[in-house]
Amino acid sequence: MCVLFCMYLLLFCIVCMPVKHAFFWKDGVSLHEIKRMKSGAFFLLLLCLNLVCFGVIATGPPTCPADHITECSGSDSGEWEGEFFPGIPKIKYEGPSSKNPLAFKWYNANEEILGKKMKDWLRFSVAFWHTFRGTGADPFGAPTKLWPWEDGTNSLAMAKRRMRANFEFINKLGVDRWCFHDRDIAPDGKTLEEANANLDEVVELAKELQGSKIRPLWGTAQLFLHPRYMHGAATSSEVGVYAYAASQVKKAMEVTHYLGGENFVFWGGREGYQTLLNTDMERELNHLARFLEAAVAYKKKIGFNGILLIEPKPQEPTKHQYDWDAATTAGFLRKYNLSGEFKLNIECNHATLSGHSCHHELETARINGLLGNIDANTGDPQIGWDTDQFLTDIGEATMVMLSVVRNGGLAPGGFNFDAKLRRESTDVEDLFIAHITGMDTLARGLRNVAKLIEDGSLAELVRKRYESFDTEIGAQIEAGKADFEFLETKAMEWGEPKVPSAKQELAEMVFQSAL
Ligand SMILES: [Mn+2]
Repeated sequence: MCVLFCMYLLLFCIVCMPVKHAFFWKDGVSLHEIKRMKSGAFFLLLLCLNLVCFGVIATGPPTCPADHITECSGSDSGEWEGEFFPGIPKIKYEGPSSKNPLAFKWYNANEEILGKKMKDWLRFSVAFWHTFRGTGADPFGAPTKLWPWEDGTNSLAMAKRRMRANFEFINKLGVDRWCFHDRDIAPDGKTLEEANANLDEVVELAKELQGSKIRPLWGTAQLFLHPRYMHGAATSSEVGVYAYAASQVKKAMEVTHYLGGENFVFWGGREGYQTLLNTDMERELNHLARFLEAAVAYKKKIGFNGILLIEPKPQEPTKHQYDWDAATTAGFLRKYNLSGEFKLNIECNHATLSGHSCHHELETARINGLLGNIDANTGDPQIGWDTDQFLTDIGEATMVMLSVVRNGGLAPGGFNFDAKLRRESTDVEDLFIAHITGMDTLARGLRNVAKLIEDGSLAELVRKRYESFDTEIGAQIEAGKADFEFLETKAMEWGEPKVPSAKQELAEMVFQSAL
């Protein structure tokens, strides 16, 4: 706005120069009183006209600053005919020797690894909220990312323009999936009806921009930002909030279904407590189970065949979140007979916040038949909170891919990049570089797993470690046919057992050799 005003002022001066010259300076000091009054009035008239013109320009639709050469329509409908990422090409695979930051070195979408194309193992998805709503603000500082297409508003027009940027980004990155929260893609409303209408309008555009190839990996309802959710949504102490949250999930599920989404996620950011002194934990957990049951019923009613996913996280924003980790969530689902209806979305940074590794959480989900999706990110060992960084550790990525391969893949789930640029990374191209490196890291993890499987010595080490159970007695134990009396006779017969080495360092050596 300031720039616009300065430019306008400059233009005004240039236009006025000859006028001022003609009326004041040409005649110099010998100018008549009456002549001066006339010129003064003309000058004032010009000034008023200019102020009116400036007002019209300033309150008009925002111009398109991303690319001054290409054309924008200038309407307030959010239409944008230019490129959001000019100069950034479609990202291609160039192989490990490439030094091009805008190319894949390890992710080669159509290359077959372990009997499946890389893109089918990895099923990457762009998270709309981090990529297009992330501002770089933190509890100590203001936003740092001032993307050229943003006009500083949360208007419907801005939401639509952002959606166009999203799809240009996805197409250039070459992925087929995206994830969203209802309130991230469309502005909230003063009423539920208004919020739903806003959502419908943006979803209609998203449907058109998706084309025939791109689909949501999942959708979700944002039930943590608005002050009404301060005590939780499904676990709020206030029945009106429970109903509002249910309505929001109902609508979010409808639009996810409409867009062809493959899953729907529940992350209970505020489904927990700050102190048990004012909390009826049993009642809140019962409410949460009723809420999820109603979601299952509604999913079936509208014919949505997507998988419902719960995303565990131990704390933050609440002190204790009910979906603490994979094991806690598995126990909760079993208690309320919901295991068959839900799977888990494991986020690596949430895993470490709960005191586990990502690999532990993935294996816990997998062996319980609950591994549905991965929020691919990582935390920082020196920072205690959820930093949502892009995963760049090849060792960790290899362990993640070990679980994925053991699970036979994640479909209809996939890898959502629940990761954001660091606050200090402020170039538009950084959005691409971050995703490329995240995709390459997991692709490298997959290639490493293929090497480990081909080599076979890690699997052999594990097989040998348990081979005493590959015996008649071991089989009897595993089949539940060995009672304590029987085992006591065997123990007396065998005497002191010989306990072999666990070979941990050898396992680490083998693992390391594949990286
Ligand atoms: Mn996170």
